[in-house]
Amino acid sequence: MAVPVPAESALSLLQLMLRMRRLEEEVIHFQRDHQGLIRGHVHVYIGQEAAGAAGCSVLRKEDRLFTTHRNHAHVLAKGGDAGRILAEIIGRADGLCKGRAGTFHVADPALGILHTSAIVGGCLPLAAGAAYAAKLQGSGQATVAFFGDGAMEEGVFYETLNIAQLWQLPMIFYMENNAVLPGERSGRGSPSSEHSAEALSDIPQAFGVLTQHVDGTDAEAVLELMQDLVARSRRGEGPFFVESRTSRWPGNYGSVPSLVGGDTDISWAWDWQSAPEVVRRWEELSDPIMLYARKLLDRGALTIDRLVELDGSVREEMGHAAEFALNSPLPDAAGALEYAYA
Ligand SMILES: Cc1ncc(C[n+]2csc(CCOP(=O)(O)OP(=O)(O)O)c2C)c(N)n1
Ligand SMILES: [Mg+2]
Repeated sequence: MAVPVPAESALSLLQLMLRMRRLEEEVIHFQRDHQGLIRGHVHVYIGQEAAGAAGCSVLRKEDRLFTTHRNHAHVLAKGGDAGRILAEIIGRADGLCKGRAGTFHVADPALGILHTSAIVGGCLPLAAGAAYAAKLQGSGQATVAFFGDGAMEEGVFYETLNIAQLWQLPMIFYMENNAVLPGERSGRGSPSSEHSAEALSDIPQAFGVLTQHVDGTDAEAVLELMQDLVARSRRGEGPFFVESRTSRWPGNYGSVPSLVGGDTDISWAWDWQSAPEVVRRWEELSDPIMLYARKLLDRGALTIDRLVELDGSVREEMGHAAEFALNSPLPDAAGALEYAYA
């Protein structure tokens, strides 16, 4: 059980999680309401916000972050500008990568986000490289790589884990297991139908890597764990492995994400029974934002009025960010080869 964080930090954490949720809802609006605006596939981070918000909020600007196809909200949590993230997702000139990266590779090296990649497992060796550099330079930078349970089926995961342990790299492997059923977020974890290991966390332990489990829907539990691991990484310790358990958001089952219960209604924090049936059980047991808001309301660290106001200002921010992105021009075709090298 995590120690409650001071009220002001708790509100900042909740606000960050809400910003992540509302950003991703704008992405789904783009996809749903403007045909062809997002070219190709898109994934969202809805349902995993506690992990990303708490995990990134303990990082400094110079610390390194690597992530996957569910990258948008991680980039926001590490300090990325919402308008420029959305502009990147739709390939516009004002995007963080000048429209060259699109949804799958949104990154911002100035914020320590050197690369993000939709190649499952693709960021792991790059993260190990960054951690190796930090070790050689004695820079005290922490490196965190977020990745999904699916990456543990990839050969590159094993090579990276092995090298990281052999070379004692100051790196955190943060594995987001989003295949967990509601109520199964503690204990040893259930076997994955896609993997021959009995529990995924047996694997890093077999390599001798210090391994922890955390309820990925519990923002304060993630915060407490990551504060410790990041501090140790800065002292040059590592590697560390975290299995963070969440239950898949119902809108993430189809081939494209869909707001199956509509946009998140903040009243579900105190009245989950009013949520549409398709998301009701998930809102009751598994939505990290609702769980945290409910906890803060129960603790007296938050009032309903304050929560509604907070959400209103976040929605306004993301509405402006979406407008900024939509008003940004496409990159100039004549510059298509800029920033490319061979
Ligand atoms: C190397 C590689 N193989 C296959 C894919 C296709 N693919 C995209 S997402 C995905 C599932 C990844 O599962 P997980 O890592 O658990 O992430 P989740 O989508 O559950 O967040 C797959 C197989 C890919 N992008 N890269
Ligand atoms: Mg997964």
